[in-house]
Amino acid sequence: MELPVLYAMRSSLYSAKARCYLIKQRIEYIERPPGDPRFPAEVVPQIGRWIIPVLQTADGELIQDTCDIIDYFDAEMPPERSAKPPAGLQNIVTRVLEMFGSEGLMRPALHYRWNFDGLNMPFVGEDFGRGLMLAGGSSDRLSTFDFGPEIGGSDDAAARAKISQFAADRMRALTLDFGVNPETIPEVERSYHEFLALLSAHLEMTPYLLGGRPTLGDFGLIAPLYAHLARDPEPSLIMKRDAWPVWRWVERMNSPVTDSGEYGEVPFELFADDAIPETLTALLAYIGREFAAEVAAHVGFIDNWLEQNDEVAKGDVVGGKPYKRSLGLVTWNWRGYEIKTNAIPYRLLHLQRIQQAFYAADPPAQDAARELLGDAGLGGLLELKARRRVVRSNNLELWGAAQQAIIPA
Ligand SMILES: N[C@@H](CCC(=O)N[C@@H](CS)C(=O)NCC(=O)O)C(=O)O
Repeated sequence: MELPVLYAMRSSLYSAKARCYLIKQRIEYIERPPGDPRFPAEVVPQIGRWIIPVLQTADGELIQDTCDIIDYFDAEMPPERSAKPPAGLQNIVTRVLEMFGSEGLMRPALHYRWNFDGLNMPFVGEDFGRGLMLAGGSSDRLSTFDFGPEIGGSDDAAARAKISQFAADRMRALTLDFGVNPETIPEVERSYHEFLALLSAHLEMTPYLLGGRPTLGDFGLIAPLYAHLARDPEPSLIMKRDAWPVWRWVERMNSPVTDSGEYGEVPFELFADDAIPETLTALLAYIGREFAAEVAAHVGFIDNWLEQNDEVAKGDVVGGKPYKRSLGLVTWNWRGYEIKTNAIPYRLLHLQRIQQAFYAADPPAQDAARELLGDAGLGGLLELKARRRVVRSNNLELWGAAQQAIIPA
């Protein structure tokens, strides 16, 4: 039997979400960087865009998207190992944390990677180069990007530096579109320190977000907290200095064993009675302050875009082209600053995931979720909807069925 292959990079944000799931679930796999010639030759043409991570299953099927990769393996997990808690409050909360981790920490992740060149760039540049061009790689078609430049030349190091620079320029340009600019930077830093303090306080008492084993929320949060915020040199120092429990959690998330000795004997179980501890409630309140307005603005913007573009039909690729993930810039108020950030229909999939967990819960758990998330300012996550669903098919995001919109007041 072939092993699954994860096409991923150490320096990539979403790669860690899939990789840590495989590691924690002790699924044997092979990791290949996208510089491997099989990625442009076999993977990109089938997936329809350059994107990582991509999982090639033991049967040769390709799966892009970290939610789908986790769902694929988790469907076979016994309940006591699953990353999804049983229907109820924890199952809703872990998806809120998954969404916030996957989409809500882009500002600190991008800031701490791209605005500290002196310490970061020697490392990040090397990482990009090594991941995008293998040692001894061919020099006549060095770019693994379908849309990238042809980079020729005979010197591997120079060619690697060029492809690394090309990729870095693309990513660096994103910082502005995610709301990091000279005016907001001090607040990005304050906000990140607030987050680290709250997550540290929670992890003082538990090795994983919901107890003795990781769930979807842990895998969502490891996305920004691994490559960018724990591994890049500058933010790595911040995390080690100011948030030791978070640093240890990052190590733990990358270990195939429970790795929670400092907590004593912790059973491999979630908190009893579907409980959410106060330290997690405090973290949810932070997520409310940081992210609720962004989600509401997204739903409003996307709904309005669908109203303006009523020729859009079920089955159309969102954004029109597989690689175009944003519908434009949405203006919203973040911590007192008016910022413009990418409006990304993909995020509606996360909302749908949260709402699905909400509908699956029994009425007392639904009441508890309404109260907990409502108090955190996150009640909108349980109900907001644009006038069309987003679905995934063939590893792309497509517009789904029309529905009754519920947009923010
Ligand atoms: N929703 C996707 C996001 C994947 C993603 O954005 N990957 C980044 C790297 S971390 C990427 O491939 N970017 C390439 C590009 O935008 O050109 C997932 O969860 O897998």
